[in-house]
Amino acid sequence: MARRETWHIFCTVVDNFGDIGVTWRLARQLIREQGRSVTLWVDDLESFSRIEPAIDPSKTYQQVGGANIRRWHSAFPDVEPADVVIEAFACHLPEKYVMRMAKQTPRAAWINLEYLCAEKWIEESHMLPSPHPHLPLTKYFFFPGFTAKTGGLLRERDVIARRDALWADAKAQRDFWASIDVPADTGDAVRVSLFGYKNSGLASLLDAWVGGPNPVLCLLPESPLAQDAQAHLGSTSRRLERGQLAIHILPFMPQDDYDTLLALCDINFVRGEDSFLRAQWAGKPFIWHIYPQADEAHLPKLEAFLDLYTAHLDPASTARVKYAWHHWNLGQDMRAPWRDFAAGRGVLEPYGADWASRLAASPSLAEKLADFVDKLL
Ligand code: TRH
Repeated sequence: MARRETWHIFCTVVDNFGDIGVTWRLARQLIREQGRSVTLWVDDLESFSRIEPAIDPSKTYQQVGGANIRRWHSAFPDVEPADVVIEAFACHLPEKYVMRMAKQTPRAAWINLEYLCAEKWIEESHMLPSPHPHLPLTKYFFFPGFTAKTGGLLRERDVIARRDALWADAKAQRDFWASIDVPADTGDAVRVSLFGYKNSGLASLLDAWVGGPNPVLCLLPESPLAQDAQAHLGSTSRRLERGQLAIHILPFMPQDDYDTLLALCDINFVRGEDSFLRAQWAGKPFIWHIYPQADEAHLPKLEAFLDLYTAHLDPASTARVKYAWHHWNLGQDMRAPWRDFAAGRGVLEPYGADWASRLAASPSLAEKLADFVDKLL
């Protein structure tokens, strides 16, 4: 029987949806799969409600999906610290809270949950202690990652089984497409989901689709990228058809529905951290737009992942993947890379499913965190 110690997860929404996307998944997995009691402190309930419609942004406190959700605002209440305190992505805990942690016995297990990264150095830093400069407290770094010496990946226990069940269930697929008002059957059109940051390669990608040899159905979540697509195609309509391309601009959807979309598309463009990982569980060929950082710090991270991801792939397919990913991340002309990538689907599809199964054979982030904390407490 799992212990019911209390967990507080702190999340500041820096920009976009990745911070809340990751912490919300983690909270749910800790509750459902590890039997933990979790409170999620979030400073931006508006963003949260976009990925989880059950959230009421006007409430200071609410319970959703078994989690206590509390608005984290500057006047932080005088609450008792939890047994386990997770500071997501180095967000700073309220001073008042840290002072109380220092007086608490036994001391809380204090974790700084880092961003997902495929670089080798994280293996050395994973679980390293960082003593507080003045207070009798120690914080531990926890690095999610792809290898055994890291903190593992955010994954529901049954993620592969649920995806396979969806692939085998024609009615569930039809119901999903109907729920987002997209035709279930569009002949031999390649279904592509396109979630990404603004990208100077977009126009060439759209041109490749418009003038390509095969029909493409592009499912494009509402975003600045969608506005750029409309501008390039000269229309503000949410349904666009040009040559071989049909675009449906989708309203931002609940996180679980977005996961379904990824599983049911043929090729997924994703970004950041959470959709990047979900594309891997979806098991389909994908193109990742990594979150751009100052001084190009993101580029070695992109290479590190590419090396891992293509380690078991044949050289021609590896070249295809790198060609498309590099051009997309550098905002370069996507016409030839797209043609090449799409032509490789026959290999990339089964490879994507194998990759997902290989990753799913390792313990998840929630499992590894729970184990680590159990040893600390
Ligand atoms: O939104 P992002 O760009 O988030 C980024 C990254 O996490 C980045 O590493 C971080 O530094 C930065 O935020 C602050 O991309 P990401 O990580 O894919 O998060 C998007 C979330 O939105 C993900 O949980 C999936 C979810 N989503 C929906 O719920 N519905 C949708 O319709 C779409 C398109 C996405």
